[in-house]
Amino acid sequence: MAPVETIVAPATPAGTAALALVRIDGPEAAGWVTSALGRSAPPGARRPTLGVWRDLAGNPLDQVVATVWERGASATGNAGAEICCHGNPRIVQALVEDCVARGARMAEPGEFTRRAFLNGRLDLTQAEAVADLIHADSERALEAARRQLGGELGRTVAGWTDRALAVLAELEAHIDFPEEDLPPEAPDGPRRRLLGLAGELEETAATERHAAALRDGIRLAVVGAPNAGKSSLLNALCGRERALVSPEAGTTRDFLEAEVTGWPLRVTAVDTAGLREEGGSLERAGMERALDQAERADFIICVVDRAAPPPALPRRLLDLLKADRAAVVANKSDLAPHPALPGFLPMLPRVECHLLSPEGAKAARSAIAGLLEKADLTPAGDGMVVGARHAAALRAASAALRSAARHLEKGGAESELAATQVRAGLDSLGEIVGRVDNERMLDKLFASFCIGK
Ligand SMILES: Nc1nc2c(ncn2[C@@H]2O[C@H](COP(=O)(O)OP(=O)(O)OP(=O)(O)O)[C@@H](O)[C@H]2O)c(=O)[nH]1
Ligand SMILES: [Mg+2]
Repeated sequence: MAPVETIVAPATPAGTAALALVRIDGPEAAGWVTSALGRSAPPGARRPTLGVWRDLAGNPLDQVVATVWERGASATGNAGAEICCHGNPRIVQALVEDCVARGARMAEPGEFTRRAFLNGRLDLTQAEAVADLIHADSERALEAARRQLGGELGRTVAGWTDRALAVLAELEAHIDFPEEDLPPEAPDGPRRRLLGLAGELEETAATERHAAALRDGIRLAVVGAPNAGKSSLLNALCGRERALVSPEAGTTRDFLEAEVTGWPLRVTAVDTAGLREEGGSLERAGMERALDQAERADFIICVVDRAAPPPALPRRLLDLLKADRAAVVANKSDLAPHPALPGFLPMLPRVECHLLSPEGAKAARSAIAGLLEKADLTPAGDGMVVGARHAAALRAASAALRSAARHLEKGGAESELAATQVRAGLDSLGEIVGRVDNERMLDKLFASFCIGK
């Protein structure tokens, strides 16, 4: 094995802060800390040590707290050190440069995590979760990343692998000793077990549809006729007077985005111009934008004034209003309902609300949260969500297992072919956790990390 190079990188973002952290990974770390702090012996492992870091020329760079990690005990599994200094980017820069002068190489993006993976400290799904954890910007995304980092996906894959291996063992026993009696469940048992497993893999692969909502959040377009209460709803959702509200029809001309606060998922609500038949060129341009926003959205809320005759909405919008991605908010429940209202978009879920009152606004907010939960846009609280790389491997594995099952159905001499397909399925499962020897795939995966991770 090639000797481990000692690498260095700041682990905290460039900028001013109380503290910053410089990470060193590799066998030279302890020696550099010892000499930079002017000590006669290395500080005890895993014991924070206060001292003044002097560069090679003897200039004091900062008072730091250095922690040395022995091999096998650090996050990467290598010997290393963490230098906690004052959070001035010049200090960080000087410390890093001094380490380079001592012989360190600047770390590549994701190189620390890659080392942890190569040393078997993390499987590949956990290494990916490190990046997800750092970038998670909602409670749900954080929870999903925490669970993946905890090894949930890796353990699930291990369970599937064991089950496929058990079938493979049976097939191989049968290939080697065809005259032996098969267990009582045979010959159909292995085939059914493979199909069951393939079904589970496909189901899990399908959770990929939620990955984008976790990563990027959900866009909610608020559309409807002028004066229905769209801007009132936006304000209710974001908890402040973000949009102008007035009795004048056509108040909102352009679209306007606001983050919905306090929800477990990141949700961006978009208020839009009222849609109606007439209108000058400016208003028409606003309506065009409203329709664009409806197209871009993950979920559409059509606000309607329940006291007014149901509005005539453009065909382009009506085509987008599907029961699983749109709902009607019938506003102004303080007013008598128009008799034709029940016939307006009857296929969509509907909530009645009174946005003029603060309690009504609060109720509308939670009703919409409920609609989003039901809409299958987001993972259920305890559902596992896989990323695109995992989903592709799961689908490849399930295709191989299904093909194995087809060979078994034909019986006899095809057991050998079935076994080959089960092995292919196992290889695909192995790719998920990283039992692969594919440098290029690893390069691509870790390149998306930030430096210092
Ligand atoms: N009676 C009653 N009036 C409401 C209610 N909610 C909103 N309004 C009023 O309806 C009017 C229009 O509200 P907006 O939120 O500006 O409506 P909009 O759909 O954004 O209108 P445009 O931007 O013009 O398309 C305002 O005068 C609001 O005060 C409600 O629950 N009951
Ligand atoms: Mg408005």
